[in-house]
Amino acid sequence: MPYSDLRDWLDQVRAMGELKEFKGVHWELELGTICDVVSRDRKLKPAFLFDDIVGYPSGYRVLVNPLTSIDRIALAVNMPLDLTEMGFIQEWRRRAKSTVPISPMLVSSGPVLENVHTGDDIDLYEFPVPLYHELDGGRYIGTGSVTITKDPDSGWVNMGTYRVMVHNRDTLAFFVSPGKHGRIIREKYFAKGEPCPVAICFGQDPGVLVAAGSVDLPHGQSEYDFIGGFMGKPVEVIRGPVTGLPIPATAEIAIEGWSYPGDEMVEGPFGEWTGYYASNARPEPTIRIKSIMHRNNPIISGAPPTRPPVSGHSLLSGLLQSAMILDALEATGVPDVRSVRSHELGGFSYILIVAIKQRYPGHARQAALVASQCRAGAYMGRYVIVVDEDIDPYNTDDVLWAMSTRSDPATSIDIIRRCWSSPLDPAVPVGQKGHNSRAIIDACRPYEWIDQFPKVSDPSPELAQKIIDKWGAALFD
Ligand SMILES: Cc1cc2nc3c(=O)[nH]c(=O)nc-3n(C[C@H](O)[C@H](O)[C@H](O)COP(=O)(O)O)c2cc1C
Ligand SMILES: [Mn+2]
Repeated sequence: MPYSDLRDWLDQVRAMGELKEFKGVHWELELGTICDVVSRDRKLKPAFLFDDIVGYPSGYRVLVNPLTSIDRIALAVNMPLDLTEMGFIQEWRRRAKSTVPISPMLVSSGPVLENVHTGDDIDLYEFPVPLYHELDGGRYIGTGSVTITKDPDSGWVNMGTYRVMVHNRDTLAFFVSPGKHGRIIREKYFAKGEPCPVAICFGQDPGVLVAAGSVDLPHGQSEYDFIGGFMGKPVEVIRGPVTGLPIPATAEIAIEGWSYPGDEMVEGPFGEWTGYYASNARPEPTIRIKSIMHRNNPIISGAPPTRPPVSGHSLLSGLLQSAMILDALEATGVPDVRSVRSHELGGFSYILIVAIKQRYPGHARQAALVASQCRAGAYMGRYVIVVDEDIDPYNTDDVLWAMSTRSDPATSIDIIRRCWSSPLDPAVPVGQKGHNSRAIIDACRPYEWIDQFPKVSDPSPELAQKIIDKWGAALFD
């Protein structure tokens, strides 16, 4: 059912039985640890809503992990429920392909303007910002947030999700990885010696979060327009009173401010989706806040990363990354790709698995190279494993079996050096961050003698069915 805003969506999630609610929890480590401990061994990872947070007024809430189930993601973008991973990916691709972008609709007012603070009234500590992990360098208000910037040359409005740390009452840090649009835009202002205008919402419609955090559009295309088109309804925005940037009218909390060239403060470390405090404390640009707007009883939206497979946004990113890699393989003419998985144990980034029906010599390498280097697959990768069509990438046991029985390390593995990494990569020493390498593992039957390759010794489906029909329930007691 389409929803009208985050609160309406939360009511539907509650009715689905996927919301765990807690009262009286402390923002300092307690809240984050509850989410980690509860989620760690569960297949269905719930969303969490915290109210009556210690030291804060009732109603000032924190939502954690809104999008850690396929059904909740589907609900966020008006897609059908009960889809498998590949079902979701293919349905997403089908809809995204026919999406005609719709620009946001400017409205004169909205719930986000229920409270507006400027000047001395600006105080980020008004909100119960969590300290998620023990060694975090500060309280992170932005983990499931949406940062809005505008290209100074073309006027293109970009949205991205980048972690945001509180420095003090009116100053934030935002870490944007090199190569992300938000970073490129910020650097364009800095190169001119100008401040970069920034707006961030820390609680918003979940569809907007999907677009900002996980839809990797080409340079120059707005995530606002994409998600409006995808949902068939423009995002309603107000014009930010300070920067003029478009801000979702139903945002729970939004700030506006300026990031000045050279104005840096120490950010991090932060427990990241790799499962490590992988980026040390180091100077990053700040945002000097000029206005804070919020709804009555605002909800901070958090998606704190933790060690895989718990991480707060990995499922969403992995599904959409797989969809976009499939698009790239199709666009570059790699035939007969059956499925793609960005595996959760690699933080939905480090391990890509591509299943193909091999058609010609070199097909497997071609698929691997495109998957490893297209925009959606290139960032912070490490291993790309290509398997035959009888292997389901969503069955890890099968993938490891194929790798161990069909590949020959001396000839099946290639290394590509100096690829796109990030300061977050735990396996790259400080001072050398930026590049890392890729291993391509061709776990397909070797094409030259594919017809002579030993037959799989499984019972045939017909034989298995015959036995099941004969022995029935007794087999599965
Ligand atoms: C919950 C979540 C947190 C994220 N945190 C960061 C981050 O701290 N820094 C970053 O560069 N990217 C982060 N990302 C990834 C970017 O938001 C994502 O790649 C986005 O597509 C970038 O958009 P852009 O290229 O338009 O800037 C995060 C994504 C999600 C879903
Ligand atoms: Mn973008």
